Amino acid sequence: MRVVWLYRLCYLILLVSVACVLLITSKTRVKHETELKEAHLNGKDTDILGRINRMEATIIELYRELKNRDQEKKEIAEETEGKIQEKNVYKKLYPKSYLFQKWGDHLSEEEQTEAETLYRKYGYNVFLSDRLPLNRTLPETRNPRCLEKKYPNDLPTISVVLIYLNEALSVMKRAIRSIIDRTPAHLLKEIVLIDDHSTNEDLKGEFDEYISVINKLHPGLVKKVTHSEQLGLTQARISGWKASTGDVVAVLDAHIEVHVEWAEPVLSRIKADPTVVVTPVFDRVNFDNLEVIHYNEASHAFDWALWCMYESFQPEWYKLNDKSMPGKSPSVMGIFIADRKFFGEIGVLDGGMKIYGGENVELGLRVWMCGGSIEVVPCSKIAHIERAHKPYLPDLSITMKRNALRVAEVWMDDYKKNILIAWNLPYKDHGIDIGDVSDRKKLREKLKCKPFKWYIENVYPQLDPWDDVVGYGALKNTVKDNVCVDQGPVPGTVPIAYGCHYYGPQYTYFRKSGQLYIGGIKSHKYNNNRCLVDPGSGTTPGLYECNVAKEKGMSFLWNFKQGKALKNKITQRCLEVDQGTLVIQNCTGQGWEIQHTITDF
Ligand SMILES: *[C@@H]1O[C@H](CO)[C@@H](O)[C@H](O)[C@H]1NC(C)=O
Ligand SMILES: *[C@@H]1O[C@H](CO)[C@@H](O)[C@H](O)[C@H]1NC(C)=O
Ligand SMILES: [Mn+2]
Repeated sequence: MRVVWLYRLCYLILLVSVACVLLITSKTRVKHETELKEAHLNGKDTDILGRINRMEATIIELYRELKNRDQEKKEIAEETEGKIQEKNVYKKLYPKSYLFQKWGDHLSEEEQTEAETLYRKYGYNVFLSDRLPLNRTLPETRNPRCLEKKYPNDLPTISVVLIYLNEALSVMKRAIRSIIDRTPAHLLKEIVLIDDHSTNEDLKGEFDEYISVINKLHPGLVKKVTHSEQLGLTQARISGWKASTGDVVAVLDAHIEVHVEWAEPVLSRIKADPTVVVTPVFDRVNFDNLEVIHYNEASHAFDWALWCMYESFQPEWYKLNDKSMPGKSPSVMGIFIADRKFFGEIGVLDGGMKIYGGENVELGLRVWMCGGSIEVVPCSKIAHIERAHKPYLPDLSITMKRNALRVAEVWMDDYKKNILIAWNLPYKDHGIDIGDVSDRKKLREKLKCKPFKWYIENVYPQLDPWDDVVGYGALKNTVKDNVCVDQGPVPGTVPIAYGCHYYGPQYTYFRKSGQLYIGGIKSHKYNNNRCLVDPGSGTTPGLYECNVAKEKGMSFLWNFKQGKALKNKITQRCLEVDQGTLVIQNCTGQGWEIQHTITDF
């Protein structure tokens, strides 16, 4: 369950879509109008302006229509109030679709079908996106202190890279529009679009026309690079970096909308220290009604399987007592902003990564270990559509595992065994092809990067180094046929004997200290593992959080050697199987075989 959840979080960030609206302060509105006015004075551009306005007029028209219908419905509801219960004018055609749980009550049947079809294709509400203004206003979600900050005029220039694969056209346009409207023109070097081989027709002709209209107004502003075959997320980001020419490169997803004044805070941070790689704070855009939900700032963390997650900042950040201040982060979730030259010097991204996963942690480790650092900048906000379903593989864990092993091989030194433990792979010879890592190893040498031990001690001390784990995987009885230890019902505190299936509930972990975990091991020190306990009386074994077991003086330490008895250090009783039931009793000579061992024990 936890993995699924983390994975969703990860997903949210990694496959960022843009769906933001801009909060327009009077300052930027004035600036925007000035730009348009200058264009007017130049004469020939009136025509272009006319075209842009016409395009947007259509959208605004559709939007008004939706709003009017809302209004009418409200009026009808008010009129009938107290008489009869209001009844839906239209039948719901897709009562089970997630799209219509909170949205779309008053759409005609035809519209419902259109909306549902688009939703299935894209994973978010394209029907609505097509009807929202491209320049919609985003709610103000920044800390009030951010609004008081003043930034210098002479900041580095920025290239904004948008990665996409079959994104909806209106979503792409809104991302571009938000970037143009909300980035100071003298700082916005270019917008680089990386099309990872989309097949949707509207991303060809119609989109190109939109781009050329913008480029007539702002010559050379939008560049598009199209991959002739699908190369995946990492390669697309590398292409974006290569095509960029600004002082700073921001590599973003395309289903986003940037918030007002998003660029200035990160640009001033990078100006002060070009070795800082930064990440903005994301707000969630609901996939159904496209509303923006405020997310708080948090650091971008990961576990030993390299799934990413949000986590608290280090204690020093909270001592500052100022939530507008940048906070150090162990990693990034995939979106990042960096000094272009520095990013090149430290090796951009690992081009050997496949499809999805792990590349963000690789970047995080490399930046920290090779002389840079990573920060989350709370005053820079980006709204990101959280898709209801993802466009890549149905099971991302396959490439995730492979990419994680690659990261481990290059960067984790003696700790690389933890990746094997986290994925329950054999300690020797995991048998998975991780590709050629010799170039990445050379890079690490050339840059004279610090050891992973330094990283874990100084950057990410919350990570449990799992130093004394000596065996892991299923724990199989040596005398009963095909019987394994299993965590039993959850919630619950009684482990059971069960036919071996070698999945999560049967994973056990034996530490040299004598603790035996059943059903999983936590990557972070702030989380609790569940320890096997001899309750002292009776024969029923217990499974309790280790710190609780310790506090209550339970007997939770065991003597164990591979293939031998599992014997409690205090009570001297053994974990055994009696008539199909897992029991703790006087030892009768049953042994246990743990699936994978790290050292002979
Ligand atoms: C969006 O653009 C239209 C015309 O292009 C303009 O009339 C409208 O005021 C703009 N909306 C906002 C919120 O800036
Ligand atoms: C278990 O062993 C202890 C000590 O060796 C003995 O006193 C006790 O009766 C035994 N219990 C059972 C159920 O055999
Ligand atoms: Mn995304």
